Amino acid sequence: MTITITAFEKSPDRGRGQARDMRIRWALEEAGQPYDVRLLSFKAMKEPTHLARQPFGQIPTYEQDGLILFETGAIVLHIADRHPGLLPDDTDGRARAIAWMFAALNTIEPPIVERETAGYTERDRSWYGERLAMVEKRIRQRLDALSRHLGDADWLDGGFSAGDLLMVTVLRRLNGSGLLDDYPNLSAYIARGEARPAYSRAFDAQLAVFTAASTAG
Ligand code: GTB
Repeated sequence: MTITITAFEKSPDRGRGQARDMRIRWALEEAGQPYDVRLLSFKAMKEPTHLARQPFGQIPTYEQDGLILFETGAIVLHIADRHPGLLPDDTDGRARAIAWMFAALNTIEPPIVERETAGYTERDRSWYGERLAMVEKRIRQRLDALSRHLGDADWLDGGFSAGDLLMVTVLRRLNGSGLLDDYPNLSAYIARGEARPAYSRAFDAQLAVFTAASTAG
């Protein structure tokens, strides 16, 4: 049966591909799997029908043949497990690629999200500047280490993998922050990910949703 994912009816990022359904769309495009999208309003995301799929009332989710999954990392791993192209065939290489998936979500993304959240919720506080500097220092520490590891390689561990897919989408959250300016190899790494045809198809699909919602009013 066709895969169905959920996404924002009207993404607050205005189609910049920052919402997490982009990760699932990209993984499905890399795997060559067609999919349907169920678009949800913020209200619908908190209603029982969606809470039964995603206990926290968030997007994205994934459904196929009675299996319902939430959490982007788990969904990307599920797709990568079932289709070639996102994880190496050898056991050790596969384990290392999965380690990079966790590193993207557990080590690199948290301070990036903290910076965004502080921007939304604490910008008017007297101590905001100090807090921002502290969080940005933590982000730079992570970027220093990641940049050192990547060096002049194309991908994090051999060929492109689900680890790179998640890492690129996480790093893209820093677009416009200036924080990537000191890391030309990370900027080139993001550009390499974005140059993949599967990425373009995924990006265009999520942008089309936003454009349609905007023209509909
Ligand atoms: N850990 C979960 C996962 O990985 O699946 C986190 C899912 C999540 O944060 N979903 C967000 C959501 O549903 C959308 S992606 N939020 C609504 C809610 O919690 O009520 C996060 C996101 C949203 C918007 C932007 N943006 O506008 O730039 C970027 C990222």
